[in-house]
Formats: sequence, C-alpha cells, structure tokens
Amino acid sequence: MRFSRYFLPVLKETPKEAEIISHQLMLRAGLIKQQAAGSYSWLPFGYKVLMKVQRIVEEEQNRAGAVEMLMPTLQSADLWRESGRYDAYGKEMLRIQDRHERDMLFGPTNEEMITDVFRSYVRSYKDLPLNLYHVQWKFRDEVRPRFGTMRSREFLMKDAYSFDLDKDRAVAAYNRMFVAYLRTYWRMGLTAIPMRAETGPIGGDLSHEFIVLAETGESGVFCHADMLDKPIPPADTDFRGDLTPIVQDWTSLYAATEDMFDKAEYEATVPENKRISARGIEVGQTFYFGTKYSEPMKATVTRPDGQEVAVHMGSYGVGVSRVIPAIIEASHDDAGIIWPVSVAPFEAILISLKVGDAATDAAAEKLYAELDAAGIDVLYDDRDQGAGGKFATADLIGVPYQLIVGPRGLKDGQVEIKHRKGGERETLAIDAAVARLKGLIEPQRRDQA
Ligand code: 5CA
Repeated sequence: MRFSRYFLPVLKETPKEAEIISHQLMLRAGLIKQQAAGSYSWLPFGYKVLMKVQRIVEEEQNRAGAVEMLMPTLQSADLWRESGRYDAYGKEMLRIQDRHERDMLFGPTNEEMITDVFRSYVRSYKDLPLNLYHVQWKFRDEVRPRFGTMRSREFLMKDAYSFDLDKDRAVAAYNRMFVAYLRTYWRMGLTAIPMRAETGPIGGDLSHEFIVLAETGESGVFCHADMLDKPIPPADTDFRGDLTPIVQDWTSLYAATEDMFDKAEYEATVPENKRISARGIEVGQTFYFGTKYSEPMKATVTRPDGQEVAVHMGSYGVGVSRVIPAIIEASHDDAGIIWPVSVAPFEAILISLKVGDAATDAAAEKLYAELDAAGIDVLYDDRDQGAGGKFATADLIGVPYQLIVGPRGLKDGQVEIKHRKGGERETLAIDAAVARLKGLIEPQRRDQA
C-alpha cells in the first residue's frame, strides 16, 4: 500500500477526551474515529487490525471444532420473552420498535437466537456435540462507555455456543474452548490468564474470564505469578481427545476476579512471593450454564434410550474490538504503538527519505515490488515530506519493521532496517534487505505455530 494513496489521518495532538494510552494512540494513529458516545468508525488502519484479530479468532475456533455462521444484529423481543431475559436484562438493552410496532432489540448477546436455530433443526443425540459461532456487532447501552473501544456501546464480539447431551460432555466442550482461548490470545502476542469469574446476566455456575494484566484494567484480579509464563498448548493439540489434564493444569493455580475472591484460599495456596494482586482487562469469557435456555425454550434431543432431554449449553465470548486496546496497553512506548507481527496492520514500512531523487525512487520502487512479491504486507511511505516527520509517524503507528532507503546509504548500495520493538538498527546491502525482513517476520506470524 502506498501511503500517498492510503487514508491514514495521523493526529499531532493527543485528544483531550482520551484518558488512557491505548485510546489516545488509537485516535492519534488513525485507527478509529468517535461517532457518538461509545460508537466508533474503524478507519482503514484500525479495520486492518480488527480483521487480523478476527481471522486469528476464527482459525482457532475452527481448529477446536466450532462452526462459523452469522446471525442478525436485530432480534425479536419474543425470543427473549421465552427465556425470561427480556425484562431481566434492564436498561443495557437497546429496545426498538419496527413500523408494525413489533418489539425488537439490538442484540447484546445471542443465547436465545442460537437456541432457536438449534431447536429448529436438531432432534437427536447423534447430531451432537455441536458448537456454532459467529463474529457480529453487539450493542449494550453501557452506563459509562469509556476508554474508546475498550468499553463501547457498539462492539464486535465472537460468540460461540456449545450443545451437548449431558453435563460431562458439555464440560468437555467448555475445555475445548478454554484451550482454544489460550492459543487465540497467545497468537495475538497477549498473555491472557483464565480466572474464575462471576456469571452475571448470562448465568450458570462455571465461568472463566480471560484477563490481560494492565494498570488501566477495569477488573481487580488475584493470581499466582506462575500463571504468567505457562507454556501454551501447541497447534497440533488433539481437540477430539480429553483436554481435562491441560485445563486442570491451568486451573490448579489460584486465579480469580475480585467478585470471586476467596482470601483464605488465596493465602493458603499461593506463597507470599508469588501473589499477584493487580488490575486487568477482560478480553474474553467462557460460561457453562446447563439447561438455563434450552429448558424454557424447549431445545431438546432424544437420548440413545429414546428419552427426550434439554441440551446442556455453554457460551464463549471474545471481545474482538476490545482486544486491540488491550494489545496496545500491553505493547507501546513513548513514541507510539508497537504491534506484534501477527496483528500488525502492516508488517513493514518502507520509508523513502528523498522522494523525487531518481536513484532513491528507483531503489524504493524496486524494494516495494520485491516485498510485495515476497508476501510481506508493506506500507510504502512515498510521501514527499521531511525525514523527521516520517520517522515519528512510523514510530507512532507501530509497524514492526522500518526499511529506510535514502541517497546517502544508496551510494554504498546500503539500506537500513529499524526494529520498532527494541529500536535496534541494521545496515545491510540493498539486495539482502527483503530476505532479511522475511527471515525476521515469518517466524513471528504465529500462523503455523
Ligand atoms: N454470551 C456470552 C459469551 S458469548 C457473553 O456475552 N459474554 S460477555 O458478556 O462476557 O462478553 C464477551 C466479551 O465481550 C467480554 O469478555 C468482553 O471482552 C467483550 N465485551 C463485553 N462488553 C463490552 C463492551 N461494552 N465493549 C467492548 N467489549 C465488550
């Protein structure tokens, strides 16, 4: 992508309304624009990150056996009257009437709708297990939307729903999502710790919040320090096998949100030098709630013995649009964002230091074509502007590698690579640059890992 033909409105000043660093940087680096309280446009640069995050979520859901679909944003109130949640959900639900004065709502979550899909088609235990998911916009009329897309009113969520014959099988389905979540956040460069959590309006008695530690996080959390560097289950994990040992290994160490905090247990099981009491960002949550929806909504299947039973369900959410500020909170410096390669809007930025100089133009154009041919997602800063401003923009927008081409180096046939993270610089022969970047970037994509 040529910068001169792109749409990347970078702001010099830090917008006053933004209280936390990720919100400031998302505005300044041209990722989002506020449209109303808690409502944002995703500008091209931010949208690219959003889609990369969504793709990782989808790949790991698919790997774990979930099947993607898409449900509408507007739902009929009648479905929610069946489950009893229409009145229970309160003011957070945006209620709408259509021209026939039928009650509708903008979905804050989809338990009812997916239960309706399920009951329309599935009759027998033979069709189980089943896990259906979608990535769709949700609306929650939050009392206090804040911190940009961290807590917005309209936000993008991946929500998956599992259906099983009984509790044991439903817990096995829960475990598959648990392991998928460990992999999903790790692939985005995040350390997200599963913590015992309250179930709130979704319901049930087994739930984990996946928490990224950050001073600006909205949740208070307590956990064992060893949770921070546990190895992540590999891509070839057999999701058809028994994942109990992996989940038990993770849940054997103490980790809970403040709502579930048990001081006595914490102090008895976590040595003093391993106690972490901190704040965190909830980037996802998993729930097992049995027959809470299937019973009132009559989503039943026949068992092998012919008896009809309500299916056991769970639901599993990832805050796709919240993950991005969480990544920025975890990965930035004074100059700007530092994207992990796997979610970076571009993997490299090619900076031409002298647009209009024949030799520089020729070298930069050639490198641009070669990077493209090598499959590297590159932003080519071909704007006729001073070097200082270009460097500052490159640092602000956080592209992982900067390839710098200018007349001085070119006289000796050389270009420079700057690593955004860590700031190292390498001078190398122009012909070696593309292979070097490929070697740096490919192992960090985490797509085969
Ligand atoms: N139906 C269940 C699971 S699919 C559910 O709705 N769970 S949830 O309420 O925990 O939401 C799932 C995830 O969406 C949260 O973990 C959080 O990361 C994200 N989320 C929730 N509310 C907001 C919000 N107002 N702004 C941005 N992200 C949000």
